[in-house]
This record gives sequence, structure tokens and C-alpha cells, in this order.
Amino acid sequence: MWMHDGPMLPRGGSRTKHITLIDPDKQSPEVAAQRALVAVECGTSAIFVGGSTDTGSNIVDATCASIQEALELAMFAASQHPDAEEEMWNIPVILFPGGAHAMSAKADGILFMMLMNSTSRRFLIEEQLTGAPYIAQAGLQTIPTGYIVCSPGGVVGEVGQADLVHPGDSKLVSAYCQTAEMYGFSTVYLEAGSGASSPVSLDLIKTAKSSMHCTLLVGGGIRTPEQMKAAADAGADYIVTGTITEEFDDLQLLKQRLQSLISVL
Ligand code: 1GP
Repeated sequence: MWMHDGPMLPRGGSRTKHITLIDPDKQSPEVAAQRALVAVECGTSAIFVGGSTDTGSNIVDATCASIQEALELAMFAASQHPDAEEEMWNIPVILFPGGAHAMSAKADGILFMMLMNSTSRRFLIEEQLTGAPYIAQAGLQTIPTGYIVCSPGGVVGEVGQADLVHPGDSKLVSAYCQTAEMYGFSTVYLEAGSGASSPVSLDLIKTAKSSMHCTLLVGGGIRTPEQMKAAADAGADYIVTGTITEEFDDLQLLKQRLQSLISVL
């Protein structure tokens, strides 16, 4: 269980941080926990749990529980060694829900999102209305997030019925970011879609960053150190990667791949 005062995803700091997204549908809870530990060893700053739109709460819950248990064990083990860094394991597990059906009280917090460019009332307010009572009862820390799906958009763009933001739509992304800030959201997430053929355009990231004071998350289709560095230089406070973590059954290979990405930040 994450133990800190203050926001889970603070803005700024001297460098961009990395977040690992784990889709509970893509591996067993045990393997999810192993992958999360490797990611933390490589320097990831938070674990997001979520992704697929049809994942039930039971598998989300089991995955969160497994990751939390692994982090607590790693922290305890570190506390027994004077040279080990106990604090590095104290990172938040945050729900990144496809909807109100994918929740868990085992998480530390939740991205409480408005899919701002959805054309469907469901993703603007209805899922939130369904989820809010559960979140309140579970006592999850909410991270109010303006979620903006940019082209190519992928599955989330289709399912979320997003009116995609395209490269060159600078005025539009700027207005979305200003609106998010005026609503009091702490965070804006520019999403190209999981497994996207290309990441969010660098111009959109730059414009978003200069349009608001919210924490800026960027994700979708980021696979190389060059893409990581470019998104960081454009102004992302956090870069989210998911798919690459699912591509390696061998944890040593996963470690090498994640290290090569995170070390450029
Ligand atoms: C998806 O932005 C995240 O919501 C991560 O995308 O799976 O392409 O890394 P990838």
C-alpha cells in the first residue's frame, strides 16, 4: 500500500517519469506482479492497472492484490538489508478503468476520467456516476483526469466513440487542456491508443504542456528510446507504456527492454 502525503502524480520535477500499464486480461495476477516488480526495478514510478473494456472486477481485484503483495514483500525484504533501498518499492497502484465495472479496493487510487472528446454521454458522465459510490466507499484517492484520445486512437478511440484530435489540431487540444484546468482536473492524459502505430504528435504534446498547469500524461504507441526522449522533451510529465511489458515472458529480457527505455529519461 502506497504511503505518502500529497498527490499521486505530481506535476513537474526535473525530469519526466515513467508509468507501467498492466492490462489484467493479458496475464495471470502472479505474472502481472512479476512484471510490475521488474518495472519498478527499472525505475517506473507508478503502476496503472486497466485497459481492456470488458475486464471484470474480479480479475482487476486479483491483479491489484497480487501486485500490492509483491511490492510489500519487496519492501520488507529491502528493509532487512542495510544497503537496499526500501523506499523504491513504495509506489502507487492506480486503476486506469475501462469503465465502472473494472474497480478494486486493493488499488491505492484511480484515474477518475472524463473522456473529453467522446461523443457518447456514457464516457462523459454515466460511467462516472455508476462508479462514484463504489470509489467513495472504497476510499480510493481520485486523480481527476481529462482523457483526450488523439489519432490514431485504436480500440479506445472506437469504443469510446472519440472525435479524435489530429496532429495540427493545436487550437483544439489547447482548448481541451484549458477546459480540463477550469474544471479543476489535476491531470490531462493524451492517448494515442494502446499499441498505436504512432504516438501522440509532438506538437500536440508541446501545445498541451504550454496551455495549462495540469500534470501531463502521454501514452500509446511509445516503443523506442527515441520516442520516449522526444515525448519527454516535448513536455510530458509522465510517459505511459503498456504493450512492451506484455511482449516478454522472459523477465530478464523485459528488464533489458524497460531499462533501455526508462534510462533515457
Ligand atoms: C494505453 O497509453 C497506454 O492506454 C499505453 O499504450 O500499450 O501502446 O504502450 P501502449
